[in-house]
Amino acid sequence: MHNTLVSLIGAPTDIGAGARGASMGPEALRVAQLGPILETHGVHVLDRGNLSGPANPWLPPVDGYRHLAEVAEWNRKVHEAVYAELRVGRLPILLGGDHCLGLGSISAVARHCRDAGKKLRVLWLDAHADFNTSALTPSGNIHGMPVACLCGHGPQELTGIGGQVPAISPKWVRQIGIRSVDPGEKRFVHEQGLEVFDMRFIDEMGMRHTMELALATLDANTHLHVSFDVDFLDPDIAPGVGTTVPGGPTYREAQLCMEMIADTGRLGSLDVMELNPALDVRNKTAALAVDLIESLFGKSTLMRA
Ligand code: HAR
Ligand code: MN
Ligand code: MN
Ligand code: MN
Repeated sequence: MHNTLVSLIGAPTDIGAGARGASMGPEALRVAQLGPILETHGVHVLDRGNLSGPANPWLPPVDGYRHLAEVAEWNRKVHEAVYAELRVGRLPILLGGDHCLGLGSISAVARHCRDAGKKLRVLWLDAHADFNTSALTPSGNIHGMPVACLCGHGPQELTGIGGQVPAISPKWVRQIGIRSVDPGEKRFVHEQGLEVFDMRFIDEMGMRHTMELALATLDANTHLHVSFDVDFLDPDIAPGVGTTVPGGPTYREAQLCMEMIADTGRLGSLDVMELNPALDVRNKTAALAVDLIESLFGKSTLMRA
């Protein structure tokens, strides 16, 4: 069984994104009743409210990065907030906000694992690999770079958050649902040896076998972090994101993915990222995200032994 003491941390910003609106993600998840619904599954939820940080100046990239100083400031705040929850033994859920904040969140989780002598496994559920660098990025948007930064590839302002560079090893990461990777990024993913279960793999092997592999070799001393970019899901069911890519997991595939993670009992922290209410339809993507998070916290259709 996972930790039942959960803290919600809102990070209302779209500072790293290519579209405005992910700043409204935390409130949309609250409107969809994330906290109260998790409580019905035996989880004790504390909503810590929202962090605050710099406004989005909506400027073009400078030297391959858009809003680098602001992105660094938001990530430092996220890092401290997530780390503080882990230190008091709680399970943080970061409500994004765009996915650049995965850097602050996961660097905090990595620091906690160093303190606690734990192994870390990161499941990156996303349509995108988010493994760009300033030289490779087609956009300069830092939400396309957090995994590379965590692995030590990026500017010091970002890679240094958390006090150890690199914060994590690519060997600790499993990416699932990937279907949009830029050409230079693709080469870099291979070079760094990231383990990627792309949509082709899921089509051929099925979600069950994919998750068996992604969750293999977890042990009682492993902290499992899930970084859930809502654009992981097929846009037919999840239109409320800034960068939709067709051909994602169906509702049932996504449910199975979450249920199999829940079954490990190892979930230690979660990011829910890239939800963009400005692009959603009557908050249905937020409601779907909440439904899937329920499964991640152990809701299943029937009681299981
Ligand atoms: N690869 C593209 C870029 O770097 C878009 C990736 C970012 N989109 C996201 N992150 N939503 O997963 O600009
Ligand atoms: Mn812990
Ligand atoms: Mn992402
Ligand atoms: Mn994405």
